[in-house]
Amino acid sequence: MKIDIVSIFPSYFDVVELSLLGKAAKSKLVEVTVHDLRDATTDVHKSVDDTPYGGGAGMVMSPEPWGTMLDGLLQEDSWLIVPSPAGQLFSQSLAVEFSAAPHLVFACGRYEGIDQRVMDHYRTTHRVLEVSVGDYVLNGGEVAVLAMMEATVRLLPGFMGNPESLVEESHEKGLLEYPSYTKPRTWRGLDVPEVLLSGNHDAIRVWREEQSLERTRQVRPDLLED
Ligand code: 6GU
Repeated sequence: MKIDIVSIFPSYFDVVELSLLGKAAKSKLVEVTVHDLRDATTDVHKSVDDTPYGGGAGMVMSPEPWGTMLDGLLQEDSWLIVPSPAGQLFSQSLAVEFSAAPHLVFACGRYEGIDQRVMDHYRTTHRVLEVSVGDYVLNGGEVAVLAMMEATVRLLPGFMGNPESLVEESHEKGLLEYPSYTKPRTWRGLDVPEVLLSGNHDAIRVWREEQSLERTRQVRPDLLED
């Protein structure tokens, strides 16, 4: 998979090399390239934003540098992902969809977002998704893109040492994961649940399913609605 990221703060993505993602990059599972939007500007000030039509606070990112940059990056089969607190919610199922795409282009906006015509224009030729990582506000899309990339790349075939741990984890089955324990059997007076020491694999599976369901009921009842 190839991933291109466009940002006015490219150094946000220096951490890609340190993380698990960096391992995927070294093993050629994924090729990540970061681009500075200011390289697509033509004025001496390298300006990327302007005041909003209609008034209001903040600045809006101008369409022209985005058009120049994205024309150079998008290929026929590319998906354009625009992080935005006004987008559809990112989810495990969207991560699964992203992991099957041949080429992702993440366009990180700052300020009050990118001129809407950029998304409307590329929607006529490409798959364009405006995506939020949760109901809270970040200063820009960079941290959201790091989260979405990590969720996506770890699903690529060959990334996980043990693909079974992908199946068992939170959200893969629409429920939160059951609690986990390791040695010692007793820690600060707290015992590991007896059933996990029983060796009875059916009983352990049933207990874990109950724990998953109960934890989801307590913490995320919204997940049980459908
Ligand atoms: Cl994708 N961007 C920004 N700026 N804020 C967010 C977000 C994205 N998702 C949640 N909040």
